[in-house]
Amino acid sequence: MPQRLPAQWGSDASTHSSDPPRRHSLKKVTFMIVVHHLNNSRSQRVLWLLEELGLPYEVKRYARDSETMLAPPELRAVHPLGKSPVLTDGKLTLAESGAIIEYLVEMYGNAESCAMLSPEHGTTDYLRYRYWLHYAEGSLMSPLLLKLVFDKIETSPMPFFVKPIARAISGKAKSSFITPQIATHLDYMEAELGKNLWFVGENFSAADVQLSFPLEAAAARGGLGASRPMLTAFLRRIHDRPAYQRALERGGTYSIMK
Ligand SMILES: N[C@@H](CCC(=O)N[C@@H](CS)C(=O)NCC(=O)O)C(=O)O
Repeated sequence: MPQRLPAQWGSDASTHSSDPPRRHSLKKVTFMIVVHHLNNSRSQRVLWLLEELGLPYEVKRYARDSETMLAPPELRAVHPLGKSPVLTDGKLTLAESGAIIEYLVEMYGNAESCAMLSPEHGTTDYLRYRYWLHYAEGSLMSPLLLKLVFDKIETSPMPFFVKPIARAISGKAKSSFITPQIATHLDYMEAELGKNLWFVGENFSAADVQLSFPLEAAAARGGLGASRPMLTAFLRRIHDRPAYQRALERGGTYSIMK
């Protein structure tokens, strides 16, 4: 049986006292969800999920440093790592997009007027759902992040005599490890999407939301390639969703899509 959230997480006792564990009626929610949103970042998918769930929320915007692309120091006041997304819901402060997505779906996902965005607990579909939620950040993002770092090394200013060495090291890292790793992941996902319309099955789920960012990053950092029509169609399908469009309006420019 799912567990009730611990009180120290900031749940208002009067709000949660007689509810069934973990799933809460939207009617009883009295506090406002705030998304600490960094431009062109993973927090875009949290906005999208909130739109899919039809929940009210506020967006507190933070701008990346135009040179370093890092988040501004103000974000550390919300969470010590200073990364986005961070979500606050009453006294609860939650980081990590996967944890935020799980929290929102578990807390509000079956409330009246909200969509159900995860399979039933205890089913094989639920295991599959949880697998994809973890896979996005735990496996898929790593080689994509490495590509971003090594691409940056190649284009960063440096003394002319260092440049050929830096380029050679970067080129070797990319050709021997990063590029094949990315291809392996994308081929795997392409094959999985060949089995069902969405990653978990025939129903859209929050796992599709979580997988959107790495796939958008992959498309932006080298393309999905002509041999991956399923992934290309997946991106087209999610970008066409009205909730996705509304989230773009709330979040502002999101250039990782390009
Ligand atoms: N695994 C974390 C990663 C968080 C993360 O690295 N966020 C990036 C935005 S996509 C960030 O805040 N970057 C700015 C910085 O590191 O200063 C998650 O999924 O939430």
